[in-house]
Amino acid sequence: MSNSVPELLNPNLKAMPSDYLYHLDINVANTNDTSDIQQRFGDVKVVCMGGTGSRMRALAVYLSEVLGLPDSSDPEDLCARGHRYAMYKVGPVLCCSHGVGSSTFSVVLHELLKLVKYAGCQDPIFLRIGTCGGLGVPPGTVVVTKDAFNGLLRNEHEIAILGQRVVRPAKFSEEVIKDIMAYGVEAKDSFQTVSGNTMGTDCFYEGQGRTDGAICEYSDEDKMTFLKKCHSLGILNIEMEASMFASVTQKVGVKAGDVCVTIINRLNGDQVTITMDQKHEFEKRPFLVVGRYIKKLLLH
Ligand code: R2B
Repeated sequence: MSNSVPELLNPNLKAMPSDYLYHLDINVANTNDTSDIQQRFGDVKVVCMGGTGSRMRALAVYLSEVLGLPDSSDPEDLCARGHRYAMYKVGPVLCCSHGVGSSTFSVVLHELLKLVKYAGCQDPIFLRIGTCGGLGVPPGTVVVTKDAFNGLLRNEHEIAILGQRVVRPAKFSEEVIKDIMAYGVEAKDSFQTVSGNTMGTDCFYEGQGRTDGAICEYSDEDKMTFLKKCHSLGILNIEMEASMFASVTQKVGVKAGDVCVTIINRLNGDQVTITMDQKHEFEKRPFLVVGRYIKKLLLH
């Protein structure tokens, strides 16, 4: 590891005497002396993010067992007062919720990147642990994202900035993908873990070609043509965050990975039909994969 603190791409930050990470409810009172933030968060090596606060709490409890940390069966939500996101710290790992989709995720991602910068964290790795729709893989399959495509089927992320369309590449760290596949997967697993491309859309219904939203102006045949085209691009899963997540982390040079479990095979339909019990069991699968990877990572 190179041991470097992430360099953010905003010269204005240096001129700000203080910085309130509003959605996390963390106040960096003095940006020239962040020793309090360093004391609280300086040891962070991995930032895990996932949709819901309850899943991130469960992940925190699970990781504390896996990492052999002192009892963390009731971890404290460090962002409770912000009422937006939930964040737990277990040893050198942060587990933080990001909501549904890129817009809620990007808010907390910007603030988490600033947090690790102010805390002086060395080479932190950012991971998304989520659920998704699958393409041609059975429900319950864990997909580790290679390239992130947007809803236009491009391996990039598009964002409107100052009224202009800005397009950025969306690649995850090859090293992180390789290590997750090498250390996170075990032959005895009762489920498959595969590495493939992911499409991150801005809409769960029309953006993902579903025919069961409040609006649908295409045929079932159009939908299948689209999904098959996705599949031909090596896209094995569809969610709502990958392209933004890959592009922001790539832009600031922070290593990141996206590990999601499929809860439906979209080539067979649009409605999620698994039971809630099955869903909860499936949601634990990325925990296993990521838990083993983090354990190995922290040994180095
Ligand atoms: C997967 O699950 C959520 C939508 O139900 C969204 O966050 C995603 O990408």
